[in-house]
Amino acid sequence: AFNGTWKVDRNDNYEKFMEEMGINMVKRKLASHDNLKITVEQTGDKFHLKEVSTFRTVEINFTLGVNFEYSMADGTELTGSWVMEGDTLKGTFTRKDNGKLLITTRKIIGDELVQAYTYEGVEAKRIFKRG
Ligand code: MYR
Repeated sequence: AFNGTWKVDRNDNYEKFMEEMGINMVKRKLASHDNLKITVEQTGDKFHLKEVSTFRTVEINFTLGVNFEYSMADGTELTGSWVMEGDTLKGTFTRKDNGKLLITTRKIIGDELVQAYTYEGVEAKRIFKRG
């Protein structure tokens, strides 16, 4: 269901979330218009993702339930894993610099992919359309 290419369409509370994450205003402005595009290829419990934005192009491989490392576009490093809960992908990641948790989910709602983020009680969403 997640397979395919997804282009960000809109954000909900994303700037507030980035502020909580400690991202400065200039970077927040750029990041809210990053034209993020994610291509997902799932084979069983293995995922191959291609992330393309105005910041960078990166390829990410992970297996459900297996820890991996991920560097955010600003260089902040996370470690954690994704699991499937029903039809929802749930990611639990820890920031390496401060040990704080970042919880994220991806689910398909209608014809959109909704990614939700929670950090220190602040929630945000990015909503993607097939592209
Ligand atoms: C992936 O599946 O895309 C790789 C792992 C993603 C981990 C969570 C990413 C959170 C990025 C949040 C960016 C917020 C900027 C402050």
